[in-house]
Amino acid sequence: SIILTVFGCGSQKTVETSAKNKAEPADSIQERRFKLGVGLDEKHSEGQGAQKFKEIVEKNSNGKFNVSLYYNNQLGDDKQTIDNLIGGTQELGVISTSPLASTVKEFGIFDFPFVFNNEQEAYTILDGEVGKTLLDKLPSHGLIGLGYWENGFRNLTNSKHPVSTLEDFKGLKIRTMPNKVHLDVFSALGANPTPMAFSEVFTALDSKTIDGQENPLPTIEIHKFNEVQPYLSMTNHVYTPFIFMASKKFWDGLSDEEKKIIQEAVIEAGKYQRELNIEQNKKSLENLKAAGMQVNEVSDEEKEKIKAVIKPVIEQHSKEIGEDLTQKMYAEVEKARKK
Ligand code: 2Q2
Repeated sequence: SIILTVFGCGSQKTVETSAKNKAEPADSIQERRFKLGVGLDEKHSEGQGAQKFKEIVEKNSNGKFNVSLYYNNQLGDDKQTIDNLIGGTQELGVISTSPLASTVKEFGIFDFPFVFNNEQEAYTILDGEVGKTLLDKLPSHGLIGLGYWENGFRNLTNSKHPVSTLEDFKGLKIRTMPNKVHLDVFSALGANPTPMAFSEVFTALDSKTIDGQENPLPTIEIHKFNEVQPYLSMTNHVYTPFIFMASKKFWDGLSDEEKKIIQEAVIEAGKYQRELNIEQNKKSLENLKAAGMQVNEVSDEEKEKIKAVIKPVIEQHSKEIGEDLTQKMYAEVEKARKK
């Protein structure tokens, strides 16, 4: 067993902890270094949010915590990040929820198109019961879900032609995230979807291996997809959350006080990151137009046609994921709309 001598308020307490339970005394804060990996660039709100998180935890731990930041999937792509966290080789990571659906299928409800009309509706669901229900499913997989940040509403880019009607999707080779709902939706639209890790997308677009991809505007701008994608179609087809996770192996060794510092920093940095992402989203549209992208809207009439075609796909995935959770999400969105 480990003999821990804790000095505090002038009294000396010796706390004996058995080797099996490595938890620290509830109020202790130890010197700790941890790695935080994010998938996008430092300039993206995801990278800025990670910096804000680092500032907060290092301040609130009086410098005892030291966070090393890794941008642009340096520690691995989203699926690799999940494995790193489960294995305990990486302490913290922020990824899109979409690749997580292969580990916890219920996260697939956030890949259903056209669920949210705006960011506020997304926050109501993510920060409410549905979001919490999903976070509670993570520990049994060796993951701790600490909060949802914002990737955002996704739009389609491609190098062939503007996409303004259902017909225009036909035959387009579109990269999707490795996620069954995305693949099935783009197949139903008549496109030819290919799952691919984010870090491979630019090269695949540049070499014309694929015709297009879909992502929120800040990602399109900051990762320079406009340099190889002449057409931007404002489909706003799905809102993707980011999820901030910890390795359970790491988390279980922390004291209550240390957990509190990290959890509160995720929420505080998350508020900052969401606001920054909304700002970046507005600026990116102007910048992408100025950079020469040909931007088109998709009419409500065409969106209704798109929704009709993908309806069976959503019904199928709702069954697989669980009708009760899906219905609960739609009901909570309806309630939020009536407020
Ligand atoms: O299309 C994607 O993969 C992006 O939406 C994600 O932002 C990207 O994968 C990051 O999560 C990278 O970790």
